[in-house]
Formats: sequence, C-alpha cells, structure tokens
Amino acid sequence: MKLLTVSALLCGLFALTAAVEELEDVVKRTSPPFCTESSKLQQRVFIFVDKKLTWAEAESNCVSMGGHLASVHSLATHNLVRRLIKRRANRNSNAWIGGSDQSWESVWQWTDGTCFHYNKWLTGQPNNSGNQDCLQISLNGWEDRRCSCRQPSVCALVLFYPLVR
Ligand SMILES: *[C@@H]1O[C@H](CO)[C@@H](O)[C@H](O)[C@H]1NC(C)=O
Ligand SMILES: [Ca+2]
Ligand SMILES: [Ca+2]
Repeated sequence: MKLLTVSALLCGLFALTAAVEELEDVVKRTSPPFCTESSKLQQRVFIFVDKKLTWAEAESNCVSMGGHLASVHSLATHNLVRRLIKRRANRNSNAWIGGSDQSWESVWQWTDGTCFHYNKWLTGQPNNSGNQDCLQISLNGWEDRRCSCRQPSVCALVLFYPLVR
C-alpha cells in the first residue's frame, strides 16, 4: 500500500516534469527570437544587386560578400535605400531586403539578427496572400511577397574599420 503511494507519487512527478518540458518547448518555439538592438550597428555600406534572385539566393549572395540583406530601422534608412535603388537601377525597381516571417508566421525577423521594431508596411500589408514570407521594399513602403519570386536586392555590409582614403 505504502509502496503504491510512493510509485503513484513518482509517476505524478514524472508527469509534471514532462508537462513542464512541453510547456518550455512551446514557449521556446513561440516566443519572439532573441535579437540585437540596431544601435549596435555601426556604419554600413548598402549595395544594390541588379540580378533576379529569389529571397534566399539574394541573402546567400549578400553573405558571400560578408554581409546580409539590408535591415531597415528608420525612415531615413528606408529613404536612403530607395535613393540607392533609383540611382543604381535607373528606375524605381522593387527589391528584396532582409525581413522574413518564415520561422514564425507574422513574427518578422531580420537576417542580420537585429530587432524588428521599425516598419514601413504599406496599408493592408503584410497580408500573407498565398503564404508570403519575404520582405520587398516597394516605392513608398514595404510588402510581404512570395520568397520564390526573382527580383533585385539590397545588401548591407557593416564596416568594422574606418575606410582608408
Ligand atoms: C495582398 O498584397 C498584395 C501585395 O503584396 C496584393 O497584390 C494583393 O492584392 C493583396 N491581397 C489581398 C487579398 O488583399
Ligand atoms: Ca507570412
Ligand atoms: Ca503582400
């Protein structure tokens, strides 16, 4: 009788432990990811890539240059990227930048690991229409778009050393 109580108690404990682990797992999978404050970003160089790439190919291309698709944390940077596109493409092209909600639907993250606080979504965006998980910088704001679409992109490289003149 006593033994039975003990084992029942143990089973109860195990059940409790399992439940807690499951809960932690859920918390881990649903809580917003860790990120770095954008103030940690120092000087960056933005590069317009006039090649038709999917969002994943565009990010790989930026990584091969030592950077990431651009993260944008202010209206000033949004405008800077738009000016760059207009100057380099000689047209008002749309382009990939580094945001996506591929890991958690509607939780937007930047590929460079900075926090997604600022946004410049156009009215009604992001709408995830047909499962859109990648961030396109359009003329007056941002839209989510299917990641498999091919279009130009904008990379950003962090400068760790002052430029040598
Ligand atoms: C969703 O947004 C796209 C632009 O990203 C737009 O073309 C489309 O019409 C929108 N769909 C709906 C259902 O609002
Ligand atoms: Ca989405
Ligand atoms: Ca959309």
